[in-house]
Amino acid sequence: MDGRDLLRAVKDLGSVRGRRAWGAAWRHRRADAGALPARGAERARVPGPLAGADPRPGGGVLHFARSELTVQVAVGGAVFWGWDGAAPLPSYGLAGEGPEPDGRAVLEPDTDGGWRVVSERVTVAISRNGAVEVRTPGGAVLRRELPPRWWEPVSGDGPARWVQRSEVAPDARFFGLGGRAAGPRLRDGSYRLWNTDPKGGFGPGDDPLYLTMPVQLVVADAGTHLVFHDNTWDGRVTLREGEEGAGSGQDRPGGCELRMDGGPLRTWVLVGTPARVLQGWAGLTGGAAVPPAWALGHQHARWGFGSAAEVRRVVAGYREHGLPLSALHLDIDHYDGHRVFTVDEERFPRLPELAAELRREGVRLVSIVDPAVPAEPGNAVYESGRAAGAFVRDASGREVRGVVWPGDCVYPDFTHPPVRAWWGDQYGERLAQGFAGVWHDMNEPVSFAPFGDATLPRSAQHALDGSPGDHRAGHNVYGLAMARAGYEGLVRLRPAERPFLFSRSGWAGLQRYGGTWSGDVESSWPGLRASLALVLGLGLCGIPYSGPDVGGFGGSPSPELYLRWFQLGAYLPLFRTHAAIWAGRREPWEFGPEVLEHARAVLAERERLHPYFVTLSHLARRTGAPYVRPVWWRTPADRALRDCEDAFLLGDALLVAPVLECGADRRAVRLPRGRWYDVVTGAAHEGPGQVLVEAPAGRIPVLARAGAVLPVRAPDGALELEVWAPARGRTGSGLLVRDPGDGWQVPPVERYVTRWRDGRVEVEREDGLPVAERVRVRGV
Ligand code: NBV
Repeated sequence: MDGRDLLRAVKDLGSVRGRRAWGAAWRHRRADAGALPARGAERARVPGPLAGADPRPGGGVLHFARSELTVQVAVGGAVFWGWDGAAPLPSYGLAGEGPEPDGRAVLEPDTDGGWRVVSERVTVAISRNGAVEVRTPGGAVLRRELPPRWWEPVSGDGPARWVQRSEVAPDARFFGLGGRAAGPRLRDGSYRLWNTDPKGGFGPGDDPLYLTMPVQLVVADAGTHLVFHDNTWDGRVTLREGEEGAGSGQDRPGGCELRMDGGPLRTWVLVGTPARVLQGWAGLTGGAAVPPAWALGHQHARWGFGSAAEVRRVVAGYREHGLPLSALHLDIDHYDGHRVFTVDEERFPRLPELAAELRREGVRLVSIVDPAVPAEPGNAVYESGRAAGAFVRDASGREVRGVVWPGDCVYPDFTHPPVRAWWGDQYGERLAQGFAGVWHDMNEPVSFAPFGDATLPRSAQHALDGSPGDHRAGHNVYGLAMARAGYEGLVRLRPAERPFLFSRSGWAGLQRYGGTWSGDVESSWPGLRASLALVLGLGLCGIPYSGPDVGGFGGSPSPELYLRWFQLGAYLPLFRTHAAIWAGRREPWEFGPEVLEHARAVLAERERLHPYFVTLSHLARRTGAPYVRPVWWRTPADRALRDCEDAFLLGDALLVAPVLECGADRRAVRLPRGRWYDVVTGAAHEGPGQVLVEAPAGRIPVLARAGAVLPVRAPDGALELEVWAPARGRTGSGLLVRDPGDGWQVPPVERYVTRWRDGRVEVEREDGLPVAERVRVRGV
């Protein structure tokens, strides 16, 4: 406990909720002490020498003196290996049953007494002592995992801890591990795998945050690979970037050490270009839910909209200032006494009428949903959950109590299918109130605690979908399983519409059910930078839909900071202003007439790009490519780009270079190769290289790729194709997926090609059909 925590703990004693939290923290500590005895003596183990190998479909089983390793290449090129008999299933990360083995992959003897599995896209070599190497078909080594080491309790009772060290190329860069404020490039350091509410706002130095996952994307000259250590337990990843010409002129490889407190040692690796790798990852863990098109517009939230009147006032403000608004979010203060699935009828009377009224103006209502249910006799959700046996119990079978906003609470065990079904049914109440989407919060899960970990005790029991265990295994997938419950409930209750759901916590595979957001990012310039890092890193872990609290959560941003945040947010998938109850306002007109005018332009541009965002949302589902991509996406071997963290690609067409520094009115932009047009001035720049771009208050630098064909919404509402002239003699292209409405229809992907003909830039549909849209050529 540091000084700050101690002070908070002492202060907490002064309030009823604080005293309850003290009680809960003591109970949790006692429960763990009784159920999880301290680790006694341990025995270390390594695999030992290789004794033989048996072929199996897609690979084989390798027998070591003290362990066994299963290696399997799947159709599509994903590689799996598992020690001690670990198999791909069961898994919270994988979608469905996982991929089929690739029958063409063969197990054959390697040099030095090892074995290798050779497939079309990748070779996996296993050494005599249990090192596993992933090689490209050309023989370049992308990753070398050294023989693992386990520590097992001598008593035979309890989980085995293990460590896995790996090496990557000296030039490799690490990304991912879920949402990391310090990213997107993960520098030397230690990153914990334990979903955590950082309490009271976070900045770039805070780790871990709400959504961690053992997924790394590693980019090197020799190739890109994604590695997924499929294990939900608490762990720590320690990264060290390599160095070329280190020491006596020799290269030093990059290093990664993974230490886990228990759970299986099993690994998936995907290799290829970034686009291929992310496509493979979506194949493995499931396509991303496509948000309804309205969720790609501007959304506004606040913890502390105190009444229906205030909501009406804010919406009227948007209307009167001529600012588009797509959704308004209601936080916990609209609940009756903070109780989930209730409404404070005094402050929000006849909520369905309010929802319908806003809906007529084109504004949807989105509801926060917290997992903790107040443990109050008579509370309908509590009573029905109790009857269904829905709540997490401790080792002796008693309901585990924690403390959250409504007081003493219990927690549904979302890892139990009947509980998911019961919970999903509760969303019927939200739909009846008129809500169009849900926002899952506090689902790490949080139980307030003045000391210890502010979550459930480690000894709390979970069903874990048929492999019962405790919170050590269940914690990191609690938010993921809650998202599944909510998503499936909404699909059941309102089958004709795609759900809109985003969740603070999650794990590998969250994209199947929805997106996420930054959580309580601090209102500061470093917070602004962290919010971009989060979106980029999450996208590379397969979660394409996310965004920050524009303006930051807890403070009062200066007009300049607010505007820069607003400008960045407009190019991120979830574009939402939000703030804490104690923070300054976030409505664009609260920052003076100048900011208002600039914000108006930002909102107009977001509206104009809406068809492009819709296209990107459908492409994300089908291809695994996030909307927001690092600038090295297409050219990962460009090292200068690999180290560029302050700009990003939005789809294939746009390069966005937000202003992240106080007082800046211009900035350097590093360009990938090819021609790039400044979308405001039309000036053409040739990449690769760096250019200086003007960025006065009203401007966020955005560049368009020459040859891009971009679907946009014209001022009259019609769909228009914006074409950025290819360089002379070159061609270009772009994709369009039209909004199919709120249902499940899968619209076709239309491809448009552009080229110079007779001194003019022309556009054709690749399928030969006539181009029905207006075309606007720019950059000539
Ligand atoms: O529900 C209140 C807040 C919410 O506004 C925020 O977005 C979440 O990240 N919530 C956290 C709980 C309170 C945190 C202090």
